[in-house]
Amino acid sequence: MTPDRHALLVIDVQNDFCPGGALGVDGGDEIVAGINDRMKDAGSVILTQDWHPADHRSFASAHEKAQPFDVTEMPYGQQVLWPDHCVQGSHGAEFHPDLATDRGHLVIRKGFDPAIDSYSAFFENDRMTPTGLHGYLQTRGIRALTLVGLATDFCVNFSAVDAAKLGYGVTVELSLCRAIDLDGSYERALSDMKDAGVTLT
Ligand code: VGL
Ligand code: ZN
Repeated sequence: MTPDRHALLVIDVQNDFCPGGALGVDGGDEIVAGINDRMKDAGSVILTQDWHPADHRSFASAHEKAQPFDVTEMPYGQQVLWPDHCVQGSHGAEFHPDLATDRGHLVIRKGFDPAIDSYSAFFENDRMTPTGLHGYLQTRGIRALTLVGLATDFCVNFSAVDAAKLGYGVTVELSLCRAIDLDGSYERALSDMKDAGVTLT
């Protein structure tokens, strides 16, 4: 039997999620060298890029009297309101300058619909609108995924749980991820991923 074809999924290693960025994650830049190493022995490398229009509804600035990190109701459910980040074409939306993006086979952008946030690399936060990644992986015969990147408790978590639900074998390499950790979101993410059958290393 041929082994399941494997891809490394590198989530949102962008300037705005690194220290000094608009939504900087502690230690976000420390994982770049290790991710570059992991790319060398991955069968396939896929990068995701958070890619918001300037008036995106996940930004606190798009709501009256809202502060960053408030939680609001959107038509699709609860939504954390973020500082403006990863605005299309901005420096903050670019990949970290040391990330070996040349090794990537596919870049998947998400969060470009102004009305819907998209944490997962597979579905937007309405949990229905696909990004197209599942179709890409299916047509390439990829069945196993290793996830690394930012942030553990949001985009890595949602992507890993969706991938497991879609039937992929999923591993999250925690040493190559860093978390935002908003009100216990990191511990919740770990238990959500374990419950979904994700292997955490
Ligand atoms: C992310 C919050 C907002 C992430 C993206 O990449 O984890 N978090 N947009
Ligand atoms: Zn975002």
